[in-house]
Amino acid sequence: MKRIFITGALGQIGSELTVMLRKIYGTDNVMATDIRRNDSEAAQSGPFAIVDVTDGRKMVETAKQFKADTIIHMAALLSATAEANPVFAWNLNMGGLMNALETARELGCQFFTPSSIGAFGPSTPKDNTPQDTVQRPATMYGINKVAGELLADYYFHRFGVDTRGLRFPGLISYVAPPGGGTTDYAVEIYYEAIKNGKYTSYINKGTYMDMMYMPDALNAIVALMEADGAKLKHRNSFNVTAMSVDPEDIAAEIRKHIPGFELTYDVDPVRQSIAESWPNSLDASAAIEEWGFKAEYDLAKMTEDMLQKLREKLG
Ligand code: VAH
Repeated sequence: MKRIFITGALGQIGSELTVMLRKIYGTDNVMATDIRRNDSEAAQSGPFAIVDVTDGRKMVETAKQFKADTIIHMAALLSATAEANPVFAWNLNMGGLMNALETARELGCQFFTPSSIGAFGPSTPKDNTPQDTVQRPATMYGINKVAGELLADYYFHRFGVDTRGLRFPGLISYVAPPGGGTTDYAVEIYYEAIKNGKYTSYINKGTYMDMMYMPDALNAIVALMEADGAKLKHRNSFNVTAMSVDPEDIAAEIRKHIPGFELTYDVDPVRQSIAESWPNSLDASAAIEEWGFKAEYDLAKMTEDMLQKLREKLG
């Protein structure tokens, strides 16, 4: 990666990824794009352009002018928002992905886009979910992610585009708030613990999902993109995870720092049913074997860092 063009650069992952990539590859070598600009470091600290990913010609022209050699496509609607707007989600998630893949093909770029544990469904083995297994997701987001994995594989086999991707678990960060995800409770709980000492979860106790701290997710993207492509047996769908937790696990860890923290429940049936259709835990052995994936943060280490950083952020 030398000249990196990022879509959705002001989203939950993109906003931190942009800043990190500028530190690694040089500010002027990383162009952030999104559908609107804001006052975030990602938008203000280096090259930025307004790009609507449904406008394929604008994407190609902007990336060409920037002399991009890498396309990192992050722009997409997450699971809960997609479920509320399925037709819009299909058009944005699949139309945007096709435009990004076409841009990579036309300009000869390396390509990354994330998949998700959302790419699995109710008939997928739930515990230690294999790298290669049944994928019959029951959500529009999941359908988009499975189709996206297959489309990115197609662009590799049919056009020789160096496409790569990761099936991310829920990502937890103190920088950019998540938007419209099912796993967002795992971010909100930390904010509420600091602000109010209590949290009402929309996901029920006993609902296990894979999670990962954002620094591990960002490092995994760079490690995969810098890996020797000849050693990759999989390309666009590596299972990666750091922990499998339910709301009670997170609350118990928070109480080690905030003893009186209270967790209650007001379950949202839509996001609960999405969560129940996803795995409890992933098998990440393919990522470990093929490109040396390793997560540094477990629940204890993540909780300590999240609470400390949020105390600083929230004053
Ligand atoms: C969501 N945070 O909840 C995203 C992610 C694994 C979950 O895809 O939709």
